[in-house]
Amino acid sequence: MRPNLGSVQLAASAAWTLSGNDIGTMITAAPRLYPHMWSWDTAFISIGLAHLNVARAARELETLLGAQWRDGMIPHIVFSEGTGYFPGPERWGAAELNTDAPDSPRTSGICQPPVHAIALRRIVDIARSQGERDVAFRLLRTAWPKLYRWHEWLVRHRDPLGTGMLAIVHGWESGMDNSPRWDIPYSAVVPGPDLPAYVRLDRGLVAEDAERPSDAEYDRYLWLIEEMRKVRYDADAVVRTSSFLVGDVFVTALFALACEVLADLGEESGQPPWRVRQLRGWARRSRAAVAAAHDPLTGLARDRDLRGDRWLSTRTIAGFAPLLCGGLPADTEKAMLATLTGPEWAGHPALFARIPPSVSPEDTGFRPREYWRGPVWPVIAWLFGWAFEQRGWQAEAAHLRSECLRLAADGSFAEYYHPLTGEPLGSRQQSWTATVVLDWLH
Ligand code: 2M8
Repeated sequence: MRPNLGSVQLAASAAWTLSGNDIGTMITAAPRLYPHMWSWDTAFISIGLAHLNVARAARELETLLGAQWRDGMIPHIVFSEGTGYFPGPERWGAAELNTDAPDSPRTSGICQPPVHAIALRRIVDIARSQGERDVAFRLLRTAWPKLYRWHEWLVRHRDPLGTGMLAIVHGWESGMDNSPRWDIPYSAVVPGPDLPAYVRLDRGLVAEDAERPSDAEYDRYLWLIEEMRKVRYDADAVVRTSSFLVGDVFVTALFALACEVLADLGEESGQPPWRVRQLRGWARRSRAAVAAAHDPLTGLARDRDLRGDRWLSTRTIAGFAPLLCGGLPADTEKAMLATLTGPEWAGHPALFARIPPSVSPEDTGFRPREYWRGPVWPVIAWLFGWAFEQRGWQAEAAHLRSECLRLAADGSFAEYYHPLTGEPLGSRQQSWTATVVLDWLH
């Protein structure tokens, strides 16, 4: 039978999970599958930590920001001394090839979704509510300028059309690695004969191979790294040469949201008004780009394949991106929210819990055990819930929260769950699942 922990036990167990993943220098994303620090995982991890110890939360975020590249990029992985993950720092060779990358700690050469300002907002609020004003003040002073530079980097290097739609150069940058969103653009990524041999280390750390991407998918992931190595991770050359270049509507919506959040924090903490204005301008432009990606046929927002010069209408959870940042006409937005909660998505009658899965069970591409091709990801639900609260949709946010807590009550803190049975999948004791549960419980 599925365990069903009460909230006190669940909170204790989440805290225990985080301390188990604490290796002294960082909290790893998961014990065995992910023995390093991932950029957006750490943003979420620091939110959960703040409920336990705000100073520790601040330190975690600062550790990530300490690995920021000199040009402003926050790398997608900050490597620990731990081994057991591929591709590791040697395969990336970022510090060897690019003088903007730090020598220590070692990092990867790409980035991940910009959710860090949201984490800063949460930690600052939690710190203030606990009377830890000094921690909030110090963290804002150190983190704000770094996050501003990170956002500036994205605008400078990842808005190739100047429309506000941010581009990614690898599916890993989306955080939704093998989502069907990327099937078309990945079909144009053809690994060359000079792809160096490699051994995957992720297989065997999950119950079934199908819970992870296929070998053909991995070849493409690794080939893109080879392409980037050839141009020494030069940010603009990567955008010019990568055979994968996609305007990511979900990343763009998160960016619009995060720019507003960072602007608010900047106003509160006396940052230069021109920078605050600039952030609001970036938010406006990216919000407009997200709204312009809305497809009246599917009712969802689309990604844009910038290499193939076409819209990507694959229907996934990312299509609801406009609900995160706003910008659609009121009736269009209302219809989108109704779709999200309706029978094709969170309201599907066969679901274990009423949480939108990564792909609709109605879709022919729905694979309920396959990573980003169908399972439910609590962390994505948290993002929608948080955005809904900001937007004043309290009932929808509360509903997501209670359904997610029901799903997570088994105490596995799985990386993702089977949407129809609630079975835990992928890694167990995944830090970001534990941490969003902690946040929901407070
Ligand atoms: C997954 O991605 C990594 C590569 O970055 C992997 O599969 O090896 C994704 O779910 C990503 O969103 C997440 O940040 C990372 C660590 O949890 O794992």
